[in-house]
Amino acid sequence: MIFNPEYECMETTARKKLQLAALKNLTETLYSKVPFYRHKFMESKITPQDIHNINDIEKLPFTTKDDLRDNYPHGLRACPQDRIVEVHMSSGTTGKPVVNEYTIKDLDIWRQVMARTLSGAGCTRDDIVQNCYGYGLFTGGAGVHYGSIAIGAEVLPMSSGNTERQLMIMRDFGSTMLTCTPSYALFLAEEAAEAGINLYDLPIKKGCFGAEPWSENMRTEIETRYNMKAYDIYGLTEIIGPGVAFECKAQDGLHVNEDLFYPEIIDPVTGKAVPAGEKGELVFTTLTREGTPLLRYRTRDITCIIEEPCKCGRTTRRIHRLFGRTDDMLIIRGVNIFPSQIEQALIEIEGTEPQYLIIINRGDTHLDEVELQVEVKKDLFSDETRGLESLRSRIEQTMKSKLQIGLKVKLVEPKTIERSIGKAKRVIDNRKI
Ligand code: DLL
Repeated sequence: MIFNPEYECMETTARKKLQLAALKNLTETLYSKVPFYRHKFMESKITPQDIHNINDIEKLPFTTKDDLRDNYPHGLRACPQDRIVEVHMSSGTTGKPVVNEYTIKDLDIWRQVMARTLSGAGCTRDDIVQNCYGYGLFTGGAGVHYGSIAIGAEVLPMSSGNTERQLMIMRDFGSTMLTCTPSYALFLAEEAAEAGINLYDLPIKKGCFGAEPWSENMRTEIETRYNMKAYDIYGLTEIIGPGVAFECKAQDGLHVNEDLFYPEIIDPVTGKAVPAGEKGELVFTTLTREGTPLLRYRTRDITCIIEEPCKCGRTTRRIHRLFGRTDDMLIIRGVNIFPSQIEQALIEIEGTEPQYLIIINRGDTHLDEVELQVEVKKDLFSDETRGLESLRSRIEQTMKSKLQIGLKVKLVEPKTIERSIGKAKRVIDNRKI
């Protein structure tokens, strides 16, 4: 099911023409309406008139996450406040949140790309979509919600959590499609087995999963446990939320909605385009956004572009399932966390050494479990266990409030954590993803 054949199956030269016109328009808007961009253009000695073909995009300046944070909350808005109708923010917990402000037209775009995304997985108006992505500032809940309605499907706005109720509704309402993070899908399956529910007896036969790294093995696991087809969907708050790229029935790369979000792959060190088909950092330009349009936004996600045509008939280029990120950001249960945040929090706690190790496992429940090993000061270790126990719970509480996720703290004796002479290895990620 192709939601919008006119755009999704457009002939490549026609699409390039469209992209060029939109890019020209965008640069003019950014130049005249957003001082931050005007300044950047002037620094690079470039004006909107220098754009003659789509490859000229490479002359334009990048936008980074830091630029977004420095301009928090409204510095990158390209239209008057009274045209903004909705706001979302990133789940990240480092510093200021990343803000995306949407006009009515932006919501139309979002609805459109999410309808394409869900249709890619076979969603039609006959479907009942159990949407377990979080509702609120996170984009997952709202994105799937809008897309389902645009298709005419029935959406169950469950949000995340409350597993028992999720399973009850799944059974009683006969949900046919599941949308959530892949780890939550597996957790739900596990709980269903526990509760004696046979998922093969239920009509749930497809799902769109994303927002965190996952693997082909995990896909097989989900598909087997539910007897369903599991599709990878990709997106990020800065660009629109989910709806940037999605898998079709071929499950062979994610189609980029490139009439709206222009992709590039660059070498993260030099900033130059990599040769076609090679891996690098994914960069997006929001060609037609109005609220907070972005020029050449560096996602820090690593992938490559697949140029070969897809057998589904769509002509949009695809990206490979993500290979990783250029930074060390960890995504734990959907929350973005940097090891440096943990370090920062530890430094403030009396009695600990600045030596720690983060061990991440995907436990029996398929949810990420984090153990934080922390070295304690020598004198404390020889103290009675009560002191140690109170320190341990103090660290756990601090981490919970700073990171918004719970982790298990294990206090270890001084000098037990392996030291290294180059970069310290702070993270052991056993999730095999
Ligand atoms: O996670 C948007 C989203 C919601 C995507 C629901 C898919 C489904 P953020 O919280 O801003 O937005 O996180 C964006 O998550 O840069 C990737 O590193 C990672 N990510 C998103 N989708 C995938 C995926 C949403 N399919 C960051 N595979 C991105 C791997 C993903 N990583």
